[in-house]
Amino acid sequence: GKRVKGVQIFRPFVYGTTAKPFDEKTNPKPPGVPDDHTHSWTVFVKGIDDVDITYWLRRVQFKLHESIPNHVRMIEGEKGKPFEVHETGWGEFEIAIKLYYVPESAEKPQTLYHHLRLHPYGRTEAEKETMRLAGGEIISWAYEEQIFNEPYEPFYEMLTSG
Ligand code: SLL
Repeated sequence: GKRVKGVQIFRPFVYGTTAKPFDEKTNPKPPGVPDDHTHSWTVFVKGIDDVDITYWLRRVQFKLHESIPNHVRMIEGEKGKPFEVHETGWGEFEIAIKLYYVPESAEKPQTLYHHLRLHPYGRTEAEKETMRLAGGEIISWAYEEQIFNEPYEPFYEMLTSG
């Protein structure tokens, strides 16, 4: 196949974690969750404003801490849905997020690293507040741009049609 010379395509996306402490009123602990678990949390990769990204991203592997049962999770893309894993736990750790692109791209998988945040951090209360959503959720989100450099022609069509 031929590449489209001199062309770079940028596709924005967001990845990160959202965590919430268990609380009888606002986030009750579901039955079966171990006593020492303090938070529910989600790690995700998705489009900005939930726009679909499965036309370029095929699947995502999340490698969680080894203390978590089944700690390597492969999530297949479903049109319009985020790639995400929901879990509960007590500790923070680094998550390896491996992106697998659609085969037409001929791109090798790429790994991102993200720290699961359960507790807000910062030098001041105001800094910590910036990590808290109104519902008491602790967010740690990163905005990224995927660059496709001189994509193959059929993939270029997929990126730019629609
Ligand atoms: C720490 N280095 O010591 C980190 C490790 C591990 C967190 C944190 C267990 C969840 C489960 C869990 O939350 N592990 O048992 O399913 O803080």
